[in-house]
Amino acid sequence: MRFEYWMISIVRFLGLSSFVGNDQEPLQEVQGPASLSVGNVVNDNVQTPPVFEPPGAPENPDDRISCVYDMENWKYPDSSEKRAVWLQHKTNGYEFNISTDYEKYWPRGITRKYHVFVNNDTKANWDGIDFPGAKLLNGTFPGPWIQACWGDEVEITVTNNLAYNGTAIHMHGIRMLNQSLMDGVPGVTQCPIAPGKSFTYKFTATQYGTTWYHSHYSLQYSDGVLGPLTIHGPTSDNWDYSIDPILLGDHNHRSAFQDYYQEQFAGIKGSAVKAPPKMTSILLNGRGSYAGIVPEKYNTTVKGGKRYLLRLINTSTDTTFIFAIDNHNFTVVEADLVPIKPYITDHLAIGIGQRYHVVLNTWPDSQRNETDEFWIRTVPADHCNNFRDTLDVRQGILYYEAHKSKWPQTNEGPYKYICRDEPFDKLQPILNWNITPLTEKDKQDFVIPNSTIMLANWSLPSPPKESDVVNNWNAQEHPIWVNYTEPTVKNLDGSFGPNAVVYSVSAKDSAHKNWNYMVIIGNQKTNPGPSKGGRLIPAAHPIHMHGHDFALLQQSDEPYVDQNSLKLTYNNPPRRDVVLLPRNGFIVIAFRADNPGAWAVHCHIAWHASAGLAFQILEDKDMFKTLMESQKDDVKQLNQSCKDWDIWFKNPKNHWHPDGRFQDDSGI
Ligand SMILES: *[C@@H]1O[C@H](CO)[C@@H](O)[C@H](O)[C@H]1NC(C)=O
Ligand SMILES: *[C@@H]1O[C@H](CO)[C@@H](O)[C@H](O)[C@H]1NC(C)=O
Ligand SMILES: *[C@@H]1O[C@H](CO)[C@@H](O)[C@H](O)[C@H]1NC(C)=O
Ligand SMILES: *[C@@H]1O[C@H](CO)[C@@H](O)[C@H](O)[C@H]1NC(C)=O
Ligand SMILES: *[C@@H]1O[C@H](CO)[C@@H](O)[C@H](O)[C@H]1NC(C)=O
Ligand SMILES: *[C@@H]1O[C@H](CO)[C@@H](O)[C@H](O)[C@H]1NC(C)=O
Ligand SMILES: *[C@@H]1O[C@H](CO)[C@@H](O)[C@H](O)[C@H]1NC(C)=O
Ligand SMILES: *[C@@H]1O[C@H](CO)[C@@H](O)[C@H](O)[C@H]1NC(C)=O
Ligand SMILES: *[C@@H]1O[C@H](CO)[C@@H](O)[C@H](O)[C@H]1NC(C)=O
Ligand SMILES: *[C@@H]1O[C@H](CO)[C@@H](O)[C@H](O)[C@H]1NC(C)=O
Ligand SMILES: *[C@@H]1O[C@H](CO)[C@@H](O)[C@H](O)[C@H]1NC(C)=O
Ligand SMILES: *[C@@H]1O[C@H](CO)[C@@H](O)[C@H](O)[C@H]1NC(C)=O
Ligand SMILES: [Cu+2]
Repeated sequence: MRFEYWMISIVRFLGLSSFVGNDQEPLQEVQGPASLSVGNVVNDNVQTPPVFEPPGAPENPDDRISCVYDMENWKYPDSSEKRAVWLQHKTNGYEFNISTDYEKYWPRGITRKYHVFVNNDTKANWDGIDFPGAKLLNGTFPGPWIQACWGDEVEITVTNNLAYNGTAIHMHGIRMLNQSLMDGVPGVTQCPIAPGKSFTYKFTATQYGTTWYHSHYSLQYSDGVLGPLTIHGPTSDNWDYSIDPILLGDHNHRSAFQDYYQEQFAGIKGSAVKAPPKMTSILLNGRGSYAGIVPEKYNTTVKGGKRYLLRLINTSTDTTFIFAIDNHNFTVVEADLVPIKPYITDHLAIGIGQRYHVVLNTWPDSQRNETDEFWIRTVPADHCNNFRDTLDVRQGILYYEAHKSKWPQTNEGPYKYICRDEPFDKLQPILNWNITPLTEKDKQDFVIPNSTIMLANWSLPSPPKESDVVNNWNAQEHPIWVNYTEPTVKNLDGSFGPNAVVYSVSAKDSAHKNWNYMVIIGNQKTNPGPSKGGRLIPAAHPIHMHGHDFALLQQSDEPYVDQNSLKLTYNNPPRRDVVLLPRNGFIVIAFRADNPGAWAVHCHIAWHASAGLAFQILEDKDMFKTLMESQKDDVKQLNQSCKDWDIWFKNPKNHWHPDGRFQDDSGI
């Protein structure tokens, strides 16, 4: 089967007559992978281009793919002792490897096309309790595992089969360089995909690692519209086998759309709702056991004395987890699609939206003390979860082959349940970034001034009922509230209302190398904050930025004092796309304005993003307009999505609501 597939791929490759892919670099032979130019290819059809099954193939043979490169003088080393190398030039020693600057160079892969359907499922049951509110990708939870190889062009067509919701799919953490229109945020980069309609997302896989794709339409991902996405590439440590992605999630037995009113009205004067919504279960790859009623757990079986690559993704709505396997350490090799210098730990804190690749060293058969089964634990971190009941944190099992017992007897390690990110000092990217230090002017000039995060109350926009005052979270004076019929990318010359919360940035002077800086402050009374008022509520917020990896210059548990007391790291700080803002502290972030477009920045707690905790970065508006002029097909698709949405939305039969309101949250 697989062999046949390879043959088909090779034949398809040999039939290629024109080259696609990365031609941003001029033809030159001197610098590393830049030699990967068409001019260097000996096109005699005798040499075989690299075609190989990427290491760490899925358990299910139907999910297996081949990497196919349009690069005839290159080969794949195919060794579990050389995972850092992806492709080697056969003669000149160049490599695509873990130290290749993937922001500039990537191999020339093929185009891969996928199609997924967003469906309603009233029969879902993930933990023993029916969940009639489910919305799924292709009828499964999590959705299908989408895979590609480093350098591929990926096209994902999404068809909306829901009757009463729009949708839009975001590829979390994918840089979308020059591809803002593909970012999948309704009201920002597109109109929602109307029921019955489709939209094709296209991107170049310049990064590699594991991430997830999920709906960005209101609270929809919390109801199930999410799945894993892996781009196969090199790893900073060696390994023998891999385990399919593990999605750690929390779950609520009612649709997030039903429970959202609790977030809105908790603590509002005159409201009977006292507390925000609570989650009911922990799920590992869509499986959980509410109050122990399902006698089955997520489990995976390993061989002794081997190294396994684990791909972990936290897809929670509201929970930061600690992930651990009893009596095992693991080596962390990648965080949020950024390869890092390997470090060893016995437990891993994974915030919502964060992803890690880790290598698990299994015990040799002779050293297991007759124990062949171990609990996999997912422990909600202190103060970073809101569960209704006491939970069993033993939601998974690691079996060694020939295990004898169904349930492990192992004990939990001595780690603490502190809600934090992995330690700042440990997350050292392989590819060094040096950040241009802030000048005095930069310190007065942060992208979002007075950024204290508050819980305030306001009246919902149109059509409001006078009495509807609801909670909102905001990072500045206003909660975000996007307009589905008029996304930011279609309104670049319009005026943005206060609830668009748009901050414009542009490429800075060359001395700054385009770095822009922001401070985001948590619960803190000393900061002047927005003039409008609001309540300071201690809560840790996982802050996610689209279109960029950012550098984390400082992450502090201590209150923010002023611009002059910052202690910033400029030399190779942690780099990622989701960072946990500590509950009473602050973070300082630097990002390079090198990707024109409209990009959302938001808290990844679904309730908070819905309640307004987001803003938009409008990056180099004029360059973005020029870029769109050259993206005629993408603009055509955008316009069509808006026409379709308009038609659907104008028909009141499609979205009847008791209070006449359709959009009751920020929209993202
Ligand atoms: C990656 O490849 C380059 C040559 O293209 C080489 O100089 C470098 O040492 C390699 N790095 C690793 C980690 O293998
Ligand atoms: C989703 O389902 C459709 C129809 O059943 C199928 O054609 C498609 O390949 C599936 N997509 C993925 C990514 O598995
Ligand atoms: C899913 O189906 C149920 C039952 O028909 C319906 O009440 C619900 O509105 C549907 N959801 C969406 C988003 O279309
Ligand atoms: C989405 O669908 C749910 C039903 O599952 C409904 O309650 C909600 O109002 C819809 N919201 C929007 C904004 O489409
Ligand atoms: C992105 O767009 C800019 C501006 O148009 C251009 O200079 C650059 O080469 C583009 N990069 C890629 C990878 O397409
Ligand atoms: C809204 O917030 C203000 C100031 O925090 C408070 O005085 C007022 O009572 C709140 N309104 C409602 C309806 O909760
Ligand atoms: C382990 O997982 C398999 C399916 O992958 C399931 O059939 C089995 O019941 C699970 N074992 C336990 C003890 O939960
Ligand atoms: C996932 O993220 C949430 C929110 O940050 C957190 O409470 C939960 O503990 C995380 N899960 C894991 C396994 O780290
Ligand atoms: C885990 O690593 C620590 C520190 O390197 C070491 O002290 C400990 O013995 C290791 N534990 C296991 C189970 O390998
Ligand atoms: C086996 O027992 C030794 C000594 O008590 C202990 O250090 C080691 O961690 C145990 N190994 C496993 C796999 O539990
Ligand atoms: C959204 O934009 C449309 C088109 O410009 C406009 O008619 C409508 O009033 C806007 N809606 C809101 C809530 O601002
Ligand atoms: C930030 O707060 C200071 C002190 O209250 C105030 O003078 C300034 O106008 C505020 N800036 C913005 C942009 O709100
Ligand atoms: Cu938040």
